[in-house]
Amino acid sequence: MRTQVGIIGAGPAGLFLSHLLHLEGVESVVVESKSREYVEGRVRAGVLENDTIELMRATGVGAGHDRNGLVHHGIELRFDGAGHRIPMSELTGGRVISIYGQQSVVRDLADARVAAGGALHYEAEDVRLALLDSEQPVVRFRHGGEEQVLECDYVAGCDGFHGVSRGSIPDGVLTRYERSYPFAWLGILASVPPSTKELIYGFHERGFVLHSLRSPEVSRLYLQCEPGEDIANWPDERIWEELHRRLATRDGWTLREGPILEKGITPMRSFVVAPMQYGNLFLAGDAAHIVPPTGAKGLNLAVADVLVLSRAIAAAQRGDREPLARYSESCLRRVWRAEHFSWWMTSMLHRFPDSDPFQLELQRSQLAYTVTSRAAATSLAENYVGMPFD
Ligand code: RFL
Ligand code: PHB
Repeated sequence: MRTQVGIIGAGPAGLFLSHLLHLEGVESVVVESKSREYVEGRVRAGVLENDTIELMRATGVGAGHDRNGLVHHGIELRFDGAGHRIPMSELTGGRVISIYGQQSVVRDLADARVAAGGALHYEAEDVRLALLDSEQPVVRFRHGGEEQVLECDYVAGCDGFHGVSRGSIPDGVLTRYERSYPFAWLGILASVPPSTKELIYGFHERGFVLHSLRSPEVSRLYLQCEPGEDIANWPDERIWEELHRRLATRDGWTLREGPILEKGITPMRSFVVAPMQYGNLFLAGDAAHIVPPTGAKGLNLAVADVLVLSRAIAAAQRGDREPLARYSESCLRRVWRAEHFSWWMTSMLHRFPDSDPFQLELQRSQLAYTVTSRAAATSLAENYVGMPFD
């Protein structure tokens, strides 16, 4: 097999890249280790930035979002028993975010690729990359028991944090920047109408809490828990009890309960590699960087990376290799902004195991400043809705 761009991974980064390249007239083949059902069943991100929504619309994959996405103009910060609204749209000249699950984004993109005759190979086994520093890199894998060889001009490593692409780069090329956090998130999906119209990010002495949603009938909630915590220690009643405590307000707001459809524990880390490229291999999305989910940035960063990459590859096809040479540099500016914002939100809102009363008062002061100063609220808002893609 031969193609212009071999794409490893059919998550948001890989599928969006394949879609954008198609619109640029560039051919690609996507190689994914899991099944389509598995990829579309994974419950992950929920928040789309303003420019992610606009890009979906502008490239013809926004119809599902416009039918079922929930556009939001603000979020709430809740602490010391009271809620405070950050009017994001008002503070950012009308920019918005929306709630549209990653599962739906991935389904819409895969549908568009299939409709356009795109080549998607799910359930590929033993994916290996070779000759990355040559003009003709190669992707090998097994599919249906047969060995496949895909020759490409470029390889895009869109295979997430645990993929093979990053590890295919020789030792000594990449610098790793990393931070782990002494806590994790326990997330649930519950069959109950959300108890709030806008997302609530809560700071509590017992730990962080987040009330999000997926639809008018389905709520998504998260609780800070111990890293490496066994989900078996969290029967449904304990989860609800803890959510009630951490979300409680002095004005009698109530949390509605319903059957828990799904629950899981997510570790928290910050991670960046630089550069995001080696020879003709280009890393995008979680393969190159991870943020803790507190800023809702991961999927949006993946989309921003592949927009830069699709344009750079299209320019290279026209004979201008300059944008491709600068790919990593172009992406890392946005990546580090999102890394800082995600670390800042995480630090402000979580209970650190070693935190003393001094630390807690600093966090309270930061929260109080953020909700009372227009300048501070604007800073949160512009980062949360996302910096412009262009
Ligand atoms: P993905 O989604 O991990 O996709 C990578 C794909 O590569 C496949 N793969 C391989 N394929 C072939 N060969 C191999 N050797 C392979 N190894 C792996 C995998 O099967 C997979 O299909 O990476 P991508 O595309 O970079 O997308 C990144 C996002 O998934 C991620 O950043 C977000 O989910 C993060 N995130 C959030 N991001 C947001 O923007 N807003 C949010 O509200 C938000 N909330 C979240 C989140 C992530 C969470 N978890 C579970 C980590 C909430 C949570 C709880
Ligand atoms: C979600 O709805 O899954 C979600 C929302 C906001 C976040 C992270 C996850 O910061």
